[in-house]
Amino acid sequence: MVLFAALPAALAVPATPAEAIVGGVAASTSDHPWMVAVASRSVYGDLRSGQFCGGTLVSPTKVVTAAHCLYDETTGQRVDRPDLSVVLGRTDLAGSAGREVSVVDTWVDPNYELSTNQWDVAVLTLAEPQDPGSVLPMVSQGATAPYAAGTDATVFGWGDLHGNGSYPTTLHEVQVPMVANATCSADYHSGPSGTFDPRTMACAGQQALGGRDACQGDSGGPLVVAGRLVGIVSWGEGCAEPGHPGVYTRLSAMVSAVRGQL
Ligand code: 4AZ
Repeated sequence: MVLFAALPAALAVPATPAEAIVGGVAASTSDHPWMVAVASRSVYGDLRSGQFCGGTLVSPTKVVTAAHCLYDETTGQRVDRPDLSVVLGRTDLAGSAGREVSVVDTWVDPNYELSTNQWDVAVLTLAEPQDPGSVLPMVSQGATAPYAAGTDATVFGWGDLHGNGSYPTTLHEVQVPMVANATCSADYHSGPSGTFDPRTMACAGQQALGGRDACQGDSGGPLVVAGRLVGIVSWGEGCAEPGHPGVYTRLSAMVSAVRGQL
């Protein structure tokens, strides 16, 4: 989620609005210490601390992210990145603030399916415990209220501007209203990107207008309602397009399994 005007000039390449993430603002990990970058310097390079997904600190040693962040979507195979790590307290990934902590274990929901995007949740175990005051509480199992259409949600990430590899180095956030299941089912009814499954997914975005969304590189990051983690950036058709809201993992459907990993 990127505010176009807030980008460094070198990255401010003109883009078609439908492809750009717009409507966001700069955010800081000081205000949101649970916001982490999931990273591998050996695979993704040092420029942005190796970031390739987002994640959320939900206990001193555990980070929730998307299962698909641990897969190669072209081969469908699990990827083992030997230097998988989590970056905490680093708003600007070009800098060296905060800490990089190794991931020593990974858990993927046993129901996760790459082909359907269902049950898109994973838990990373950190090598060293972090400040308990930095964790974000999770939604309750079976909760429905946070997903009611029109509810204000906020999504955070270091993701792509245009879907063409123009990544900012600094964290952004954007407010997106929750979208009704019926609307999202109609928007993603056996389309090219996937089918919306209301049991395991939830949608958010300005459904008719577009203009606010998560995008590539934001995957795995948090969707927050009233100070709780309720969703995980999962998939969508393009970014910020009218009629194609962002699709998130519905954490309330699987949070008991996640808690079992903490
Ligand atoms: C992705 O590929 C992705 N517009 C993330 C979020 C959205 C689309 C794609 C939602 O990581």
